Amino acid sequence: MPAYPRTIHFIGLNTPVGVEWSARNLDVIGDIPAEIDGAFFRAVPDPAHAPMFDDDIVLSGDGMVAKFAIQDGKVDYAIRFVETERYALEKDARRALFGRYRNPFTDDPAVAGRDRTVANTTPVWHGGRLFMTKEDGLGYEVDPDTLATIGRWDYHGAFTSQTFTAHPRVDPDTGEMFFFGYEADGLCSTRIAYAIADRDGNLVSEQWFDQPYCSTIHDFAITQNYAIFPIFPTTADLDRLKAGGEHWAHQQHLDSWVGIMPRYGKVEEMRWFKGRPGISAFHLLNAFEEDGRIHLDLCLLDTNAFGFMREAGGIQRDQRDIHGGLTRWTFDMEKPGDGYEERVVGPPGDMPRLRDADQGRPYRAAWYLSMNMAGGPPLLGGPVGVAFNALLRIEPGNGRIDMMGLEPGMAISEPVHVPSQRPDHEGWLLMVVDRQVGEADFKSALWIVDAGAIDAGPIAQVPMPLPMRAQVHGAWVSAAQLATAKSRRPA
Ligand code: V55
Ligand code: FE
Repeated sequence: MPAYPRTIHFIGLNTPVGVEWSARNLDVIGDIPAEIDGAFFRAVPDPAHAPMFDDDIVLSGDGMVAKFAIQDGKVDYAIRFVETERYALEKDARRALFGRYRNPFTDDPAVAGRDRTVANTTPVWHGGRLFMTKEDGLGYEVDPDTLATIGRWDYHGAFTSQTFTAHPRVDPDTGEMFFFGYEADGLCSTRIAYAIADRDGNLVSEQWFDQPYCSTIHDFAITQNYAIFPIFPTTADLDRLKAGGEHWAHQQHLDSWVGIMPRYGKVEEMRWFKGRPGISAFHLLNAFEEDGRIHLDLCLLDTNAFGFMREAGGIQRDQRDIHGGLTRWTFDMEKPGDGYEERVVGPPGDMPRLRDADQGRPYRAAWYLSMNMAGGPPLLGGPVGVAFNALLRIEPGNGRIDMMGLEPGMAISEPVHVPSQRPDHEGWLLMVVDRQVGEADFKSALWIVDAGAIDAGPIAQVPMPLPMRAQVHGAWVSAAQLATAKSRRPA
């Protein structure tokens, strides 16, 4: 059997696990509030087979869908592979058949033209269905009870894009989901499909437009009236792909752009704003309107966060030498021109989380991951190779920042937010925290933290009996939402 490469993508916290397992009534240290009633779904990349190429990366790992089911203070856990077409083909062959990250020209000819997405980025709940998504393909519907894969999701054929973002946005009042796919009609295409699904999960609109160049549009934002598409200069090139090279190369000297259109409008109404060259953000925290202006808060860096995308663009820079911060861009929609204002509102970090009810609206507080300077050298692992070791709560309006800093040898995955019914309570954050206990040994635990008092540390912890791999994104789905699951209803 071929061995996994001994690179950062396959050792330490990134050691492949690949075990589908479940456990009931995990030990709980402390008390989990009864209001926490529902499921924390996680997207976990985990390569089921040793890769065809030794320079393979975490982002290629087969998607696993994990679920912490929490009720009455009790916790059950389960994790299963998403049975994508790719996973099924490789499972039958008992080896990898798909080659390098998002490069089909490196695949075994036996799988030419087959679906190569790995559904490893974000669990998305909408219209009574759970999807596992990755931006290079369509989402896969998964049964929220059994975690069994139901199949690829294209809105009964109505959604014509070949791809679906891992970062759709749901309006808390209308329940509509706003989303897009880029490279929507094929590799390295500038075509983008922008779509809306109603609260029941029916596709109600799809329009296509072009971005200025083929960039990786990982996330976008909505306000109550607008849809906002950021374009950062990490570009794709078909000749490079055909030569077996990287899909993405960051271009430090190419301009960035922001496209803003009325969210219910026509793509022809898109207004393009020009930004600084070379900058990059993977995640946008939120956007909202105020007096004819739009504010967009994003986790901005002065270059691309992924080493392999920088290196493909000829940029040699250490991971710790990348600068940025939580940044607010302000667009005056009542003035002509392609400029906008920029100011830093918080320390560098990523994996921002917001209360669902604050989506697209003015908001008081949000949370994201960062580095604790007192936490020792960060653990190596996770998608970019260096794990976060601090959780921040920020009030961007007044600059207040609280921190839950971890001890040396610890790493934190992106939290989910669980709302409280009490108006004076900010709810809770649920997250997996890893601790190094030996050279290649790690212990993981689910932490429950009071969202309004993060510096107090966890109010409850659930130690996990088996190793866990780093998550990308998660989703909290309440028991009330789960009760509407379409997979449970007779057709
Ligand atoms: C990201 C994650 C991906 C990917 C591209 O967080 C970008 C950013 C887990 O897969 O393929
Ligand atoms: Fe993401």
